[in-house]
Amino acid sequence: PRPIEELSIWDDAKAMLKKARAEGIQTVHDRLDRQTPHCKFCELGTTCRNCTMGPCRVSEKNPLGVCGADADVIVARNFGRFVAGGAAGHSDHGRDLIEVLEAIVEGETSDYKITEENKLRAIAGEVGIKTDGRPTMDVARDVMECFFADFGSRKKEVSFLSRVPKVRKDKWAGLKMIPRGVDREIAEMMHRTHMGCDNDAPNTMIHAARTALADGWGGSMIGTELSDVIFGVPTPKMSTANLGVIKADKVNLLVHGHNPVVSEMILAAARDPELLARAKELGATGINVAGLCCTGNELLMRQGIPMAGNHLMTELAIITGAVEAIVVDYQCIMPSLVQVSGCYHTKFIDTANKARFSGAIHFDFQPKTAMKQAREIVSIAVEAFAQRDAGRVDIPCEPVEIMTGFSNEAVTAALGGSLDPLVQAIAAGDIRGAVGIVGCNNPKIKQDSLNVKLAEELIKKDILVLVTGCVTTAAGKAGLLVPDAIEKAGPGLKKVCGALGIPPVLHYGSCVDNARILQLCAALANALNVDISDLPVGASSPEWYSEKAAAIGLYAVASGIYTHLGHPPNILGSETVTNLAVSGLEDLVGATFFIEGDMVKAADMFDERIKTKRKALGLSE
Ligand code: NFS
Ligand code: SF4
Repeated sequence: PRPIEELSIWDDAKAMLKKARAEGIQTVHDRLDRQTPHCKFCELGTTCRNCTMGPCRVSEKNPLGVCGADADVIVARNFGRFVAGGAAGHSDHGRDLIEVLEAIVEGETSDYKITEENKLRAIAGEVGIKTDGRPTMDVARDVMECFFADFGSRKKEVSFLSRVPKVRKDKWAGLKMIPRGVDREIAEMMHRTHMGCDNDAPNTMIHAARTALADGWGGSMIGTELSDVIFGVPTPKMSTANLGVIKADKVNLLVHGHNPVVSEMILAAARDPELLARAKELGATGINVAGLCCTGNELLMRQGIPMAGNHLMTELAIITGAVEAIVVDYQCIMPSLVQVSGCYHTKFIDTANKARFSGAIHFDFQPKTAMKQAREIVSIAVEAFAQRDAGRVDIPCEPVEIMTGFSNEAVTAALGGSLDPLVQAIAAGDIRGAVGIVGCNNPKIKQDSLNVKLAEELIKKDILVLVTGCVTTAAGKAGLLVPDAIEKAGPGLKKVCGALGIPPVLHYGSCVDNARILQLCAALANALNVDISDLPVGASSPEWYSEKAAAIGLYAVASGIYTHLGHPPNILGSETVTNLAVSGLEDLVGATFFIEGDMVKAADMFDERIKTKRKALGLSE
């Protein structure tokens, strides 16, 4: 096995990895070792299993599959399906929020409600729904119908394209890249990649981009906006992060997955006085809810709930021995968590019919019965406290402080009601540009080494950093999400953030919340009357692993945002596809991917790009 020192930059992770080895518990790192080396064909993207004339592997020696498909076609098809998987994940999550809105509108639930009437009305206005003098529920019903229809086949474009600068939409229209309907683009991608359909790699790649755009400006954006309407628009607040948020004297309940529909209800139930009394009866001082991954980000942004860790901390959190229950919805939940939970008293509880785990306690979580079910779940956690083995508890550190809650609404409010001060700070060169660092951990990379390094390098250059998803916890643990972090920033960024009392790295939410960053870019472009690709901005996912991260990267590029990946997707087996990704897209959509494993170099690449964009806008470098 690789030495623990090489697996993570964090002391809490390393302490738990040692404990895992001592207790004979397998982790993701052990399994990676056993899977290495990986299949070379799969790494290059040159395997195809799309029919039973195959499976086929193509190479120089054997350049065509049984049907005659070459490496370009096979790589493009595989990448297209990969992106469709990611877009489906985000968008199906978005759909679940529409279904909760439906339950509210139909009077089927009183556990969820419309918390932000103003935001609901604002969104309605943006998608062309009349709001003047109409009761909120009528407006909500129309919004619900409109968003359901965004998933279908009858629209020419998804509704939130109303936010996109016209020049950008014209560009998409010329390329046949306008996302029409979320489910439609995903289904069409599956169709195109069936044997004997789209056998022109660039054409498949264009549709991959359209599918990704349907995610970013469709499914994800709907998910974010309706989550705000139902659970509240995030506002800046302080919280804490790392495994130290798990408390030895409390019932610890971790929420993991993505959708706030479950985790918000668990949090509410955990405040039930009866359950609290029972916890005390069993010797606990309280019930502590903490987050993992993106549903953790959702609760952190809106409720200030502490963050136990990101992707590679999920197994390790249980290994503290102090977790009574881990409650999951869907996505990024390693099935190994069931086995790790089984090594302790930890109850593993799944809540979605579309994401069941063998060996889990299952709840079919529904809006109608949400609170009742959430109480039952919390009760299971409370009762498990009695089975905790105090001798196996090790909480390796004290939590660090973080600042969270930067929605666009909150940022605009902090700036005095408009984005103008931000535009001025960019024009003056105090903030030279902005980069969103997003995405995951990947056990092939020393945990968070790249996520943190890139953020540090960028803020030194007066480039504002926005973080979402699993990069949040990385930045937080590194001390970058507090106002004092301006000491690590360049002079301009230090001045602006210092005056506002905000960190130079802003927590912008979960991965679906990358839609907030898209919206911000569109608003800035509209304010300057330019295209998004003219802005001094970028995006990066240094340690990505998932299909969803690929979809995000592609919608960023297709939206005109220069995007960095720390390692390539499995496309290198096709020169055509690779060249398109890292250069050819520039002519088409005004941005490309770039792949770079060295974060000093990556930061320099962003610096160069930002200089060029600033110059073209007539600004100082
Ligand atoms: Ni994003 Fe969130 Fe994390 Fe990666 Fe997974 S939790 S949706 S995919 S691993 S950032
Ligand atoms: Fe092989 Fe073509 Fe079938 Fe793919 S679609 S498995 S390349 S025969």
